[in-house]
Amino acid sequence: LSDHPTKAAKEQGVGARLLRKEDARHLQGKGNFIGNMSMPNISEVAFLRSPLAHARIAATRVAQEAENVFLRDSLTGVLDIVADSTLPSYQVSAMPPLAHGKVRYVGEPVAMAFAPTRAQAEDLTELIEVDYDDLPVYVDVASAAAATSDLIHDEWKDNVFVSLSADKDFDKLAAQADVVVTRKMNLSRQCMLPMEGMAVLAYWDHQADQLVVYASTQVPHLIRTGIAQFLQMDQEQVRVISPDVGGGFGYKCVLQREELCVAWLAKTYKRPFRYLEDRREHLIAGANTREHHYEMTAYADRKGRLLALDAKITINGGAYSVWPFTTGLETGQALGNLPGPYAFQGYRCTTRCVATNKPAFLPYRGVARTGVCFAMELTMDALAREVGREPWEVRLENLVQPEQMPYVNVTNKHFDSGDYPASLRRALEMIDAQGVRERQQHAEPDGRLIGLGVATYTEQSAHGTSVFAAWGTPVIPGFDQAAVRMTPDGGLEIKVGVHSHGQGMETTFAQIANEILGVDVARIRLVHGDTGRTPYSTGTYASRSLVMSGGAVSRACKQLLPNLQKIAGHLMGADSWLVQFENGMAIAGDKSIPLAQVANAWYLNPQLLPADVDPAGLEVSVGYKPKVDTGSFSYCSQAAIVAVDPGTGSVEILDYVVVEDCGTMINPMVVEGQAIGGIAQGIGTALYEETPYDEYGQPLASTLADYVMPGATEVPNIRFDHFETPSPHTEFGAKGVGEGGAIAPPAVIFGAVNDALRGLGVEVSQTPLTPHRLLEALAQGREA
Ligand code: MCN
Ligand code: SMO
Repeated sequence: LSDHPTKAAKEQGVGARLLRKEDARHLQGKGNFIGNMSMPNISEVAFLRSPLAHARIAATRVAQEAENVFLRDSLTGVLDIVADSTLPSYQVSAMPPLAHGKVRYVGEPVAMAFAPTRAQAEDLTELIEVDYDDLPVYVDVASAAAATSDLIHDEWKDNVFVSLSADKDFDKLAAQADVVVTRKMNLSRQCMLPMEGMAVLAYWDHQADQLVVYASTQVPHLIRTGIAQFLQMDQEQVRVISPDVGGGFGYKCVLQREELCVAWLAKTYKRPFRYLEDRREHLIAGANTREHHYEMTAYADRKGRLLALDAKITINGGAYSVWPFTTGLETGQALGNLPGPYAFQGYRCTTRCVATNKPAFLPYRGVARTGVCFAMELTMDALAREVGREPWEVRLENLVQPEQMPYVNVTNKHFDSGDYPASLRRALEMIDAQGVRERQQHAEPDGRLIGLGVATYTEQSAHGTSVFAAWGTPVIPGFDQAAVRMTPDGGLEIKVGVHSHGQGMETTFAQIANEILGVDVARIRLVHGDTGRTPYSTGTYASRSLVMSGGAVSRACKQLLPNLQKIAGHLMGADSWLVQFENGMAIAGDKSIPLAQVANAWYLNPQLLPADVDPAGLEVSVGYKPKVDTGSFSYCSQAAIVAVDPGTGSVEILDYVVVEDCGTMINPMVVEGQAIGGIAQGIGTALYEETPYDEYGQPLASTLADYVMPGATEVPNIRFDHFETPSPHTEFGAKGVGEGGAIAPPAVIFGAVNDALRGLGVEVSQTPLTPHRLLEALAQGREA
């Protein structure tokens, strides 16, 4: 029962590569998604959405025959969704459940209708006429930030949500530099596209006298808080259940106005209503993310050792701040995480999030770290070029060294443990960097150009209370709870408030319990994502579930031990301190009895119990908080080889390696699956995915024919190595890993493409690198 068991110490415990329990139901099509629920007398909901990006609503007319049609004014008792922040520069945006007075992006819901079928509900929305008076449209951050009239939010002083800045020893250290390198990088706006879009079904439970909301969400307790707050109800009057969720990725960690509207219908009519976002709605109005702009200047010595960094970051925040995270999250995280895994000491950075006439910006897997890694790593590549060294040599010069751990960096990030340079060296070895350099000496037979890219990043996970508070979001705590109960037959029920929607927690949390209590993983049931049945938790995001909630499961299981040992010892006639649990058995020396017999004594044969047994029995609920509040830092080096076709502009990824360290792995297979999924998404960001807008703010990719995602043929076979440096602060020494994969691919792939194009004097730095963009860059390079 040590805190740091060795790998595969137990067949099913911590470190075992167990197949995921939850996969069987999904592979057999037996998942329980909101889209396939049925309920008697259910009505389907549709929204009328704005055709314009910025306009005043001059008049609305509802045809006389239109029933069950709603505008903002008809939603009595509903407050606007207001996501407040404690950041001093923050301007608050009120997001009405349905647009009111004006519309701020194409696709904004203006009216709502319900009917027995979705098609009928959509027909009803056609009976609403809206007159709009055009306003100037702000698509890009420059025009939005420059505007002084016709602002997106009338009461604001300018179109800037929030701006933050940092300056640490910048002037002093920059002045010592021999080399100065300046670059600009841009990440385009994109979507998230979980397989299942937004989905919500709400009804009134007359027996419990409660509003029950099924939501496809990562954060059921937060959604309950939001719904109760904005519908002005008591929290205990609302129960939120998150059933199977077809992917979250950040899109589902916020309260959506459609969710609030459907909840209001159920509260008002006391019967079931459902809304399912369709793909077009999702692409136009849903999950917008990633649009970052960087101006970077690095100051270094002749070897490429970074002395200081100057950065200006602008984020296109769209029209509204989402509840509860606000635009402060992305802005604050960009400012604090830009320095990445490097040890330089001079830093000056300003970060602004600008409001535009696009849908609200949402957190997406990796959050700001994908952008800052892209900017930082391309700066490293440029610096390496400037000083005439290999890109990895310059990185090795700058990475925090293992003997410096624990290390506090220039933005006060507390790196807990690890060997960053070793992970990069291992990645270079795996990808055979020297071999690539030799290969590059000779022309490829097909005329393509070969390039090698590398990136190292940290993944701050399981952020504590103070970290979220610094981003202006005080509602997020750095702790979590779990309840554990042994069943009368020796199985186990674990209840957690987080939600597993692909992360495999039904398996990994069972592995934690197995490690401590020896219960067969097949006999452990995880109850999650239901405010009516689980302890409170703000939910699953920020790679926090394993460290926080898994930590709580570990503590709860440990707290169950003394009573289990006492009862088992008593039944076996052995000292309780001798009793251990393995493979479903209680063992003391050469004596053993099944756990089921111990549980049976507690529940069904109390006359067999020792007199001093704790009446809390085989059931505990505990809270858990890591030893520090600053988060645990996973880190990772990724490297790739690409082949660039200068004739067609296509980029093929020939090899991709990952050397990651998330501390002790609970299940290495799940860790690899998490990384692969993230990398697939990162490849999308790098090469394919984009939500373009025209000058009128009209979205130009509203179907999957226009919005290109990577498929199986675009995602290469990814090769892994793992380091396991335990965190000193967490149960089992585990650190979070869920977002990491998505952080580095744009940096790695652009680094590789730029390496391939080196001889042509061309550098690319705008995602996604479509063939069109690449050919354009090549043409410009030839002109220059
Ligand atoms: N794990 C492990 N050993 C470690 C770390 C993690 O075995 N040292 C396992 C955990 O037990 C868990 C999984 O890996 O089963 C992810 O754990 P964690 O890093 O704690 O991340 P969360 O569970 O909090 O998941 C959130 C994270 C985020 S923020 C996004 S975004 C994302 C991601 O997870 N969205 C996902 N991965 C996703 N995967 C799927 N399939 N679908 C999403 O929507
Ligand atoms: S974007 Mo993940 O839900 O933190």
